[in-house]
Amino acid sequence: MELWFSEPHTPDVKLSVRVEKQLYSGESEFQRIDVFESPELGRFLVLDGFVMLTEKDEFIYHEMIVHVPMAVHPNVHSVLVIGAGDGGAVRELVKYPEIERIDLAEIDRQVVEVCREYLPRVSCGMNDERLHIYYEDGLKFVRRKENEYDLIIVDSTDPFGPGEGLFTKEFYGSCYKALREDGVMVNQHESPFYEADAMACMRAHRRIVESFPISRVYQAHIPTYPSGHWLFGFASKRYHPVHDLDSERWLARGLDTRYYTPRLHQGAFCLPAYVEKLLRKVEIR
Ligand code: AG3
Repeated sequence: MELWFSEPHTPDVKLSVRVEKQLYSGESEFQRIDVFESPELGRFLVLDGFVMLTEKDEFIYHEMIVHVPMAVHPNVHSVLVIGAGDGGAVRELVKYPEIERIDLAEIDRQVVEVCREYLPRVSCGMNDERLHIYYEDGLKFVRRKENEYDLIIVDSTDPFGPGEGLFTKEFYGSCYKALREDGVMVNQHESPFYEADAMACMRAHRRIVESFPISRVYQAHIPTYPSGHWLFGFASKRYHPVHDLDSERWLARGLDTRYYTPRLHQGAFCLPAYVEKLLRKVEIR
């Protein structure tokens, strides 16, 4: 008997993955959590039916959400990560010795526990002593903070269900306030390709542009996400994501990455014409 997992990417397109076995299935207070083992993609985590990561391609997402801001901001000491209970972003952050403190606000304790048990290659940084985990809604957590972080990473789910609040104007305003005067916020920005995702992308972009003086979008190829073409947002109070990139400083660290390079960093901000057009529509105020 063959077992297949499918995620609909639109009402008329889906991604199907052959599964060897289901390692975990549970219902938390917030969402349904599943972990599967597959021959092609390794283990993968699914929340409410949506693929959050696979062992095969998670390096792309996590390297791009962490190393892009880290190669721009010259002195990151204090970081807030919102969502990301799987630990992938934390694994990349702990490679930087100058980071003194990482606060992680994850609404769902069960996601952290399941990933610790079934996805050790992703969650392996979660025991770092600089990490402080807060099991609460990121929106509420960041509301209380002021002038505290150099970098905020918003590693949310899609803009519905438990992640919805992390795409609001109020949330981006709170992030602005929680950042120091040269702080940077990076977020997962959805895909520009299918219409419903493109709408979500534009909505988020408009709100970020309204909240930060510098707001740029960059891209990566993530094969298991809808359309495989994914965007990230770089919002900042002072640093420009390309002009303030310090390639030499980053390369001198000797970090071992499989996707990110400072050369790719520059190219990632060069977007296809149709994406530029989508974004421009909401940039004009
Ligand atoms: N967060 C973004 C996942 C979005 C995927 N969407 C989808 N499959 N429809 C990923 C969390 C990884 N730390």
